[in-house]
Amino acid sequence: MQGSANLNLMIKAARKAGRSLVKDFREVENLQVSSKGPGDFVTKADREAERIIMEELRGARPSYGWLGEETGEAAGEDPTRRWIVDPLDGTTNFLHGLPHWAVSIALEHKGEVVAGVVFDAAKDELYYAEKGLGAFVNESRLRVSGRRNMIEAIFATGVPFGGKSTLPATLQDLARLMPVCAGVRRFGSAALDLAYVAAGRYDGYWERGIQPWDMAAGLILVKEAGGFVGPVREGRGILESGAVIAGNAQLFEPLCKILRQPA
Ligand code: LIP
Repeated sequence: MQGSANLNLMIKAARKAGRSLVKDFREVENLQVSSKGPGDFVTKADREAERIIMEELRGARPSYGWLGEETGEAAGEDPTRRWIVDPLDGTTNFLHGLPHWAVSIALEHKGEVVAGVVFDAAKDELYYAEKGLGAFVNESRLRVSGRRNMIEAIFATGVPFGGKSTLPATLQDLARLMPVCAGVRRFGSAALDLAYVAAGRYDGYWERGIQPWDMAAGLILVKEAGGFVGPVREGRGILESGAVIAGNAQLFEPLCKILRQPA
């Protein structure tokens, strides 16, 4: 795909941050056995990855706004555009030496995500999409799955760190959904969960209580791969509400129906 200059910039930044994280990830396993554990080391790796991304993106587009997991929000001279960045989505996996985490970078224009990159650096899978141009992983085009029957479908979900206030609702979701589908997975990275929906590996995904940077890039991957995304509570913006449902064209509505039932 012949992407825009912005998409190429995002890919360059994601690859550079990904290389730095892969180097650090190799160290993490050694640190597991130390009494202090790898906690501080991972925090540093995460911050360094965001620094790399910020240097690339803000260096090239100084007027754009910024929303990053580690550095927070900064308005830009151009109020219509902002980067939404999670340098390390799936931090807990990274910390435990599990190779399932990603760099996530989105570009928002006038409140809409118009480009997204999710880089699974440990597996060297680069997912990217741009509005109207489709979604890809490395050189291959992405398509959501074609499954039509709930009972054959696999869904993914997440429970944000510590469960917090979303745990009871998520347990209720599971009680309603698991008897009518083939299974539910919880892999620990919202960005990759959405990328896997785009790739047709999962038939759908939902999560409550997540942040805009966890999902912004993944949302456009799903849409450009022919899937649907929506908020858990209708009438609210997905990024603002922090609760998302994504699915293939046939199962998105049935999934929404189950997850939107009153408590
Ligand atoms: C993670 C999300 C994941 C959620 C985790 C966490 P982080 O993001 O992607 O879906 O269940 O608890 O919030 O913190 O690794 O960037």
